[in-house]
Amino acid sequence: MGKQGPMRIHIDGDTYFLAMTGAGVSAESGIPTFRGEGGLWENHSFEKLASPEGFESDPALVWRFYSHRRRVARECRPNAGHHALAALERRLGERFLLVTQNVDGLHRDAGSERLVELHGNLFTSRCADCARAPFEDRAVFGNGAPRCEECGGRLRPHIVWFGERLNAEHFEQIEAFLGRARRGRLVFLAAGTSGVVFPAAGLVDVARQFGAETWLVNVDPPENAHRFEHFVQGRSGEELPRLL
Ligand code: BV8
Ligand code: ZN
Repeated sequence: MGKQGPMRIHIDGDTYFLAMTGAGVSAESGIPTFRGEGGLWENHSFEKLASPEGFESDPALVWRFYSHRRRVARECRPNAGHHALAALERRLGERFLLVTQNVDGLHRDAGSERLVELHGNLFTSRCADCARAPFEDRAVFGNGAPRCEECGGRLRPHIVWFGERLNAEHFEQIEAFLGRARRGRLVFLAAGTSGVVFPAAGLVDVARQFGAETWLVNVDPPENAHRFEHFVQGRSGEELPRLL
């Protein structure tokens, strides 16, 4: 891991830029991170609530958890970090891709379009029991769990829970981008992530296999900091506009 990196990343006409964000990027918009507050909600572990087992055993509790997060997230606005990434996308076009672990939708609100929501989206639901397509859903549920209008089955948040596979199409999209990036110079930047959740935390290693110059922006050195050449310690809302 390099020393405090230079304050700007060299980005020019043949730079391909892959960014990955975690909860730290949304923290400055008022969305609590996962491991900051000990990862508990109403004394339930986050990993338990965000799991198929948790949903099986108490769907109403899981829907109360996600309804709480919908209430919090819908009052939040993108911050300068989100906007800096959206601006870079407008500048680089198809030479830019943003992969986020966040489910809060703030990158989309900031105008990001070349975006992969690796862990799903808080404001989308789907049916756990029929092949109905995932649909936008901003509703909150105080008690009880909503049923599917089409089959009467159980609705669930369209989110990747612990122990669930990620969407294979997302990996194909990332691999295709990395393949194209061989034509130029690849930069990989991760911001606001503790680097403990896989496979997202392994993306830096994949990028390095494709020859990426790697950067990490975080308020403190997380677990996988040593995997990055450049580490910029600071808040993403301040550092991203400066770096990009
Ligand atoms: C899979 C959706 C397998 C939910 C999320 C045992 C049993 C089961 C699975 C496992 C197991 N052991 C390991 C695993 C694998 C597991 C995993 O990695 N677990 C971890 C905990 C060890 N992974 C999975 O289960 C994945 N699936 O492996 O499937 C499989 C394979 C084949 C066939 C079948 C199955 C699924 C992972 C996806 C889980 N879903 N989210 C929801 O959100 O409700 S992950 C969840 O954590 C969030 O998405 C979050 O984004 C993500 C990562 O957290 P971070 O974003 O990094 O946030 P965190 O709070 O941790 O860190 C924030 C950082 O920002 C901190 O470092 C902080 O210092 C910094 N920061 C704070 N403020 C700022 C800042 N930095 C800059 N500026 C600031 N202002
Ligand atoms: Zn259904």
